[in-house]
Amino acid sequence: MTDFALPELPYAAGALEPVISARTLDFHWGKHHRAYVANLNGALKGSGLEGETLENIIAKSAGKPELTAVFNNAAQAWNHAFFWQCLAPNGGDAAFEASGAAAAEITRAFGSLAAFKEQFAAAAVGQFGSGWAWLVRNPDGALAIAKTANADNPLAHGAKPLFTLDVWEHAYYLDYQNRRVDFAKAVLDRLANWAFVAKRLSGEA
Ligand code: MN3
Repeated sequence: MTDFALPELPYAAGALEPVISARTLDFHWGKHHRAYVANLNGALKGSGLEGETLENIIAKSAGKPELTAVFNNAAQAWNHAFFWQCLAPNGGDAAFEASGAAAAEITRAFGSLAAFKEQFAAAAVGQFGSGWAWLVRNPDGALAIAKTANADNPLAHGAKPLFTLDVWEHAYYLDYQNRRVDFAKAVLDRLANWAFVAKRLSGEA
């Protein structure tokens, strides 16, 4: 069986400055994400889930106490790989209209980009402790904002993740200290990868 590998970042470590520093990205991707992948490979041995896709491992380990370590590390490996794709050096407001279908769906679901950002930032700030804020498509087709604790992921609840923000302190503490709301707003304003959200909506990604 081939171990999971740490995916490369889709941009240089300094490409998201000044919103996310190269130092933060070096630690976040190079230490935290790397550790989740390594720990997943260790936890999978003897679990019965060796050789499965990451998505299947998340689905099959969710809610199983004996597979908690597998679930936590698989979900964190998936969440981080997804998070990197949700960011882009020239994203945010400047890229919203050009995303076409994503802009239309966000506007239809939330009223405006400003209203979406306000609700999403509120979810990011309202997640008590470590976790993630999400834009998801629910099984009924509706777009919704969600938050999950620790490693948890909408895939384990039947929803399709479209966009996420990591709100663990390791995601922002070096750059923003305790100011999670400033981190959330800066990412939404300047880094949100709306072209990627459009691909998630269309099924292309
Ligand atoms: Mn993280």
